[in-house]
Amino acid sequence: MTESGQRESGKALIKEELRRQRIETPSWAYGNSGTRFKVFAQQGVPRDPYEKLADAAQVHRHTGVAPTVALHIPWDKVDDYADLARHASELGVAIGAINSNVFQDDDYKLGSVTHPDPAVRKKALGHLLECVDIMDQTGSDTLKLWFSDGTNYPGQDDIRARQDRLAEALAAVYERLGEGQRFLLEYKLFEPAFYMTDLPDWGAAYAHCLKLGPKAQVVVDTGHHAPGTNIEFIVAFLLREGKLGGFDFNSRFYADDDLMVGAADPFQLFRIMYEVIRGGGYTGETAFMLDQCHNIEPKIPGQIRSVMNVQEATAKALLVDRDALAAAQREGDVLGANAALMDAYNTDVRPLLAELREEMGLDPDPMAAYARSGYFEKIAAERVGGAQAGWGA
Ligand code: LRH
Ligand code: MN
Repeated sequence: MTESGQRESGKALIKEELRRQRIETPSWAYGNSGTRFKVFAQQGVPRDPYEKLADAAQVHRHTGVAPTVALHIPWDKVDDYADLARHASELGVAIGAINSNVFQDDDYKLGSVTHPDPAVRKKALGHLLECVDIMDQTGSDTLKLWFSDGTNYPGQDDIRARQDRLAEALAAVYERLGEGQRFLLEYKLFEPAFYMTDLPDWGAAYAHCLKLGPKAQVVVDTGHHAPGTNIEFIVAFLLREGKLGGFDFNSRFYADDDLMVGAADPFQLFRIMYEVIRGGGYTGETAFMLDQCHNIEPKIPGQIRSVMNVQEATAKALLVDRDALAAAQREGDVLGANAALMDAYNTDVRPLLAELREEMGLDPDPMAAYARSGYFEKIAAERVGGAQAGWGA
């Protein structure tokens, strides 16, 4: 085969890989969000989960790779979850992961499933089990568990006892999971707790999941690590153990900033996607979810840009000449090996993705296509009155 023939077939293979990419958008990214200082409302923001799904469907319409939407309970509480799932399918999307919320009730000041008071623990567990009931109604196979549980001062509570309480609750949820269902355990270094967080890092989450069994895996939120953490190492390690359930993609310059994935550190996102592909994690089993807040930028374009950032990082990671890299690594050719990765990273993959979109019957420029669609003008005119959706805090 001629060199150009090889290049064309290589390109075709990469496009095939990119075509089957699946990125899940979060319902809460379409609602108002902010910081403790201010939540800036925006025109056209959805007032209920039905409108959130309609906005998410626009992201899939223009990117072709965002067919599912994660829900957050109770932010997306409705009377009939099966009807909500039907509405989603009419829009050409589906409901994805169900996110629990045991971080906004007054009773959870000192913790939820780790709270010293058994009555509070029972209440928190009740919510987690209710989320599994909702999965049964929406047809979701993934429950995402994040706990804000922690303490603010040394001595406030017993670290060991809280781990026992956490393990007890996780075992009860694990027991309740049905056929084909799993839960993803999310860790976070700090915030809202500022001294000790009960699930602070991947090691703690991994250890709990290992004890529980195959239906328990770890989710890596890219904003939940100490500055300087090598996240792709965590990805490689968890993949090797079969315990990487998925990602909450976003980016940050400082803490859990929840900015658009790839915005702060596109090179890190590339390195993460390279380890995903190298580790056999580029499959439907790995949940690639966005977990972001568009505090000041328009929300639907923010989601479209984020999906495109993941596509670009993935395309570059798929371009890595694995044979050349492996040979250089074998020969201890440090600069050669690094160059193999950097050559891929420094490749402009935007023309390749534009070509792929055209082959998928999409506009090569999703941002321009959305702007031209008039959808924003439509929702800004229609969605007047009622309470705009938000974090309800
Ligand atoms: C916690 C978190 C978690 C969600 C919330 C919206 O910081 O990352 O994944 O429940 O954000
Ligand atoms: Mn998250």
